[in-house]
Amino acid sequence: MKKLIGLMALILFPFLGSAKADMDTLVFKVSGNCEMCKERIEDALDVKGVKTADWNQKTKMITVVYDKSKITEDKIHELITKAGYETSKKAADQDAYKELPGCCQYDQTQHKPKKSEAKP
Ligand SMILES: [Cu+2]
Repeated sequence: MKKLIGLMALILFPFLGSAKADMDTLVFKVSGNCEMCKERIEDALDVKGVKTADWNQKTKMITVVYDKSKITEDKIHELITKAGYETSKKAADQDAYKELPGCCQYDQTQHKPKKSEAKP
């Protein structure tokens, strides 16, 4: 019986130990203008699963180090767009964009703001 328990522990152990972090790095473009934008973009990613987020004002590129087992790439893009910023993948949330100070309302060049969907 002892042998059996030992064997079971051996089989189960890899699963118990699988809560390990699965780190990955993303680099993509986020539109923005200034230091305030940088703070807002990086603050938006101050969530569980994101280890570091660093946006470069000159190149407009963000480097995100995150744990794949805790947060998805899509969610990361979504968090940024909800703060009013567009990413290389996703258009900005227009309500959040309008809330930005005038000087921070960058040109939305990566995605054209959605036109009315009324006309088919
Ligand atoms: Cu700004």
